[in-house]
Amino acid sequence: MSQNTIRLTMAQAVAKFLTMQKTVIDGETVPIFGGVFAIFGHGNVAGIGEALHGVKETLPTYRAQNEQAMAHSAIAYAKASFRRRFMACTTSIGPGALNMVTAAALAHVNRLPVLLLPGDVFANRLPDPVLQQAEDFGDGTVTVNDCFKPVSRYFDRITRPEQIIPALRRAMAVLTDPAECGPVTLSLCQDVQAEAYDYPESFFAEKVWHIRRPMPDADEFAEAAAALLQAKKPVIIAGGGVLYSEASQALRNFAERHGVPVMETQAGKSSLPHDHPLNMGSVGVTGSSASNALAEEADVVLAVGSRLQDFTTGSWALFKNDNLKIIGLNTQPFDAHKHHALPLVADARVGLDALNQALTGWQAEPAWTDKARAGKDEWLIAADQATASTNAELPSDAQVIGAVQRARESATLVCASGGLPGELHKLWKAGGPGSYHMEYGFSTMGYEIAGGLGVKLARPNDDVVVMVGDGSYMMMNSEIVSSIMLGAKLTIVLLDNAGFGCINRLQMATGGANFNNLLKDTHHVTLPGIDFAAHAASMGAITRKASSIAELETALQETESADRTTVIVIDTDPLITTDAGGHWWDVAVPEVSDRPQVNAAREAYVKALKAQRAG
Ligand SMILES: Cc1ncc(C[n+]2csc(CCOP(=O)(O)OP(=O)(O)O)c2C)c(N)n1
Ligand SMILES: [Mg+2]
Repeated sequence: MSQNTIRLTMAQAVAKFLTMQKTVIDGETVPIFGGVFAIFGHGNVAGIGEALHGVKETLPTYRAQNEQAMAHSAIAYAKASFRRRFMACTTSIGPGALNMVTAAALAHVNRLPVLLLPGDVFANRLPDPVLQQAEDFGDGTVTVNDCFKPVSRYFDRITRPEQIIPALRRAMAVLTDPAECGPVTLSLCQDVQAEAYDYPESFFAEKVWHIRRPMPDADEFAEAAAALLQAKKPVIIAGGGVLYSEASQALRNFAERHGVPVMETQAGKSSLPHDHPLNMGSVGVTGSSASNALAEEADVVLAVGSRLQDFTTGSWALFKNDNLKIIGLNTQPFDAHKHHALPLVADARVGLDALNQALTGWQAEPAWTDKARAGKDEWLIAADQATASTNAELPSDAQVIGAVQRARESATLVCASGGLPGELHKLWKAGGPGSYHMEYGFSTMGYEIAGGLGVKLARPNDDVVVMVGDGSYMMMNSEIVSSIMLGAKLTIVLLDNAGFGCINRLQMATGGANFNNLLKDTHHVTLPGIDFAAHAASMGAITRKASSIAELETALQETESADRTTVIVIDTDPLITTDAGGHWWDVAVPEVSDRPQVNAAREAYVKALKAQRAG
């Protein structure tokens, strides 16, 4: 068979192929890759770098400051696009490549698509060892990029130019698969990037992808429907899958028609607007009192698109009904089966619509729905108290959240780690789907600002507000520069409590001494007194230092129309968190200790473990 071919380097073939992958958004055919983040070095500048230059009009390349951060941005872009579009990231070999490993794990945990293209050593091995090559004494095939294997859904090392043909096709199949989707790593040997091959023209044909919506299996569906028909006290846990499936309306229809209260995970928050009467708010360790009271009693939990991680299930001590049944509505069987659930492997929207139809006439007990509404009213009073304005010299995180919420009501909120996620999960009043963007699968310090940049690139019309602690800011702030370079304006609210506040509180709660978390409790000669505003200003940001909640609100209002990224710093109290709501979380306390505080915490821990469901 004779095929028309085109002679390209492997790197040129990668670039050309990426430009031809499309999808349909709101009826319009658009490139499925929103762009490429790149930091060049040896191992990608001559090959992929030159190839990307050739396609820069159709596939934009963005220069980031840090490889981990740029992968965070790319992953946030996919999350904010509900996994409909995504980005690629290319690095040099060695440290550049490995800087992306943590981000790969983040995408893996959160089930988010990203195409990672780290450079790799010479396939021909003639110049070995090249700069940045780690040599394995016993295995010639190992390179540092093997570290990507456990945190990639699909990993391949390209050692011949034609291997890219099946590899890229497989990559696309994984990136667009709602069940398998996650990071794909194609490790591109440096010499092979530059090698030419006669690629079939058909490889570069335009391909329009759509995300499939798997239908439920008849038997699984019948079992799930039967369980719900028996249910008197059902609840729905809405996970990230609701958003990725764009199933908010289907969820709402189901909940309203059958009177089923909905509670949201960190990834699922904003599935329903905060003021929907059946939205009980957050669930689990950082749950509202309304959600957790219902979860304790629930006889059927319909978990939609949730990984059921420990923060959601209160380390499996939240659900207390002896006859509890869980239905796992999920595209991924791995998740659908968790904790003895009745699996319902299907797309969230399709599954909810089908259940809604099949359950015509079925309702939760009216007293149950009434209890939900009353619990929500009570919770809202507690939440409003926590977020009310204050004159306190050092406000709490909750009070700062209140100020941000009042000043920027329709913001898209981005956060990931520290004490803020718990407080935001409880207290942030989310609007439309995706207006709450929390990376809490991996809760990676340093995600926030880089993530905010990815969100802004995906949703340029959103008012993107990043909330970040001082510790997380110190770990990774470099993408402030990228946001300014790209004209992707962020409002960053930096809460400075002079240390790792949440870990200090966890330390105290487990009987630990105040040690090595707050800066004052660390080994030091001098305490730094970091001027965060000056630091951010040095990167080109507009900056403000707010010395009160009132000043913060004013600063937020004044900078809403600013032309570039703004950083507003406020000092906060490291000790206060919102008491209302919440649930036990399993953090193992030492069994043997000389310190009485640890012994007391251990005793309480052993008691708490009794509530944990096993298996
Ligand atoms: C990369 C990474 N390292 C360590 C942790 C563990 N950790 C979680 S929160 C936290 C402290 C965060 O400090 P800060 O950003 O100031 O927030 P605060 O706790 O003060 O609210 C640490 C060390 C993490 N989540 N991610
Ligand atoms: Mg802090």
